[in-house]
Amino acid sequence: MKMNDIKTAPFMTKAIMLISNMYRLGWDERNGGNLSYILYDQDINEFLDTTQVIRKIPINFNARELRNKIFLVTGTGKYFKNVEYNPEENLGVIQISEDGEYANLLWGFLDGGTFTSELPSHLMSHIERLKEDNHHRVVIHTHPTNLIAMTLIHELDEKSFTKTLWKLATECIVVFPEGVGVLPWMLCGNTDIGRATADKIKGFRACVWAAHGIFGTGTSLDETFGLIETIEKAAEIYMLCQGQQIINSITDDQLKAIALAFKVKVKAGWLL
Ligand code: 2HA
Ligand code: ZN
Repeated sequence: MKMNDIKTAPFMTKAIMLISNMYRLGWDERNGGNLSYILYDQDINEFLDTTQVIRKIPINFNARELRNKIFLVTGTGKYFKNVEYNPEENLGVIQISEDGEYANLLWGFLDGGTFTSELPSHLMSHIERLKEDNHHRVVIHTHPTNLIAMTLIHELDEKSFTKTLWKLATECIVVFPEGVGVLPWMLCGNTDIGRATADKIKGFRACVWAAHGIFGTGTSLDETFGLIETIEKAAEIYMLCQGQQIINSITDDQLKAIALAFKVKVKAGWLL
């Protein structure tokens, strides 16, 4: 059957636009950042024959819970900067094998490359988010500048970190009423940080990695990007206020009023 060019598929053009935006925001220097996006049959039907496996790539942990799921993923060592010019080399479409041990490459990674080094963290996070929400689809890891700066000077207790963010800008408690998870510095690219991140992601859709960046999750590319963008914006305000005394931050009572007006369920016990 003649397939349409997958590079014209709506999921692909949206993902490429998002990756380029993140690069231009200065969040994804060099090969920083990675993305994985669960594709549904209707996204790929016209574009991909899923019986044609190009290569079988070992995952190095068992992802059986995601068997047969298909993902758009960024490649290891690839630069976000280059994705829009050469998607077929910098991106891949993989399907998790029946036994959960392999990623079957269906498209992309044209130069013999493979998926992001953070794939274990992504897949473990997908598994946990899918338990919470069966519409979950996206994991984005990126290096937002102000957020990294904030992790260097703010205590890393996640209640304290979240409340600082909430009190800086009204949108925050509406966009992430459950708060943000925070991990202390850990070595990246392995299953330990993957497990620790996935454990945080059970309760939060976003997890900050100190001195590194953030993992954000969501049901769509826009929603996930919007979550990270809102957190980064508050971190930027925090950094802009350094060296000056903040005298008008949002109070706990005002946060409660916002939560009530916008009907969001705030993390229990975090507001006085
Ligand atoms: O993909 O961001 O954490 C490169 C990274 C590793
Ligand atoms: Zn990173």
